[in-house]
Amino acid sequence: MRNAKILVTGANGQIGTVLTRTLKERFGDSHVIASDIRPALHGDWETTILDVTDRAALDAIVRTHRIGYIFHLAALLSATAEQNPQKGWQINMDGWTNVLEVARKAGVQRVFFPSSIAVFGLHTDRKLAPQFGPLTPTTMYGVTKVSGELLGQYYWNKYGLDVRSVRYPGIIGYQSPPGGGTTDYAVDIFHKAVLGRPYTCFLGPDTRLPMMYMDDAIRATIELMMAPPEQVKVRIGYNIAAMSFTPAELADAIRKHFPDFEVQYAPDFRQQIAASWPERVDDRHARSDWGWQHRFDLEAMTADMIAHLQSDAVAL
Ligand code: AKB
Repeated sequence: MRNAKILVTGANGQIGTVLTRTLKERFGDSHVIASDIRPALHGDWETTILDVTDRAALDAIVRTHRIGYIFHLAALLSATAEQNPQKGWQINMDGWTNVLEVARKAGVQRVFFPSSIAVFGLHTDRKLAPQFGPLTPTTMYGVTKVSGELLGQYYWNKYGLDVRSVRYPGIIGYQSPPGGGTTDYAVDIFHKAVLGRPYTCFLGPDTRLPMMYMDDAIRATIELMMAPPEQVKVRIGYNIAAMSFTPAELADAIRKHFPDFEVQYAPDFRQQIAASWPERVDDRHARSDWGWQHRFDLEAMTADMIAHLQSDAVAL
């Protein structure tokens, strides 16, 4: 990725913020173009304002900067897309179609698509979702992620465009707030715990979902994009796993640091979304193809989150 510039779309979102910072540190500030529909809240870079549904604007940025690599993170997440499914389809699918077409025509070298555990549905083995198996999501977000994976694979087969993808679990990080996801509770809960306040969780206590610490998610993304092409044998989204827990288990892990922490449960519409997703995913293909390995489990993630949120609070 040193030989051509990198474009990140959705650079000011939850994952985009941390990915952009990491790429800029690694490859140089001017080497990475941070684009988003709105200016940065948590990043310290100049944002190139871009609506990914505007193909001409995307094309102009890619050609002006001679972009070689695109990390396409701009998307609506599961809860937001479910509240406005037509908009979810438009942003997630029109945006992705534009990225693929612009990349193909402009000769972009590699493109990253952020898929999700939301590709799975009620016909999947919820105890351990396989890499290859039925993809029958019930949410609009999941529909766009399955369609996006297949479209990326099509561009690879038909045009040789080097599209790579992972299926992110819920991502937990202290660096940026999540927005509009079903797994957001696992970030929100830490902010309340550190402030010494109780938390009301919008999922039930026993809702088990796959999760990952932000540091691992960023490393997976960059490692996949840097892997030699022959190691990338799966051209739909790779399952990647790190840990799996319920809200009650996360609350217990936090109570090891804050014994008086209180959590109440008031499941809302997001409970039904979570119930359609698997509890764990089988990521053996990512591990054997390009060497994926997670570093953070529940205890390590909890300790690191709390340490960072506490030191940020002191710094404020
Ligand atoms: C969401 O909850 O929508 C996302 C995801 C699992 O893709 N965090």
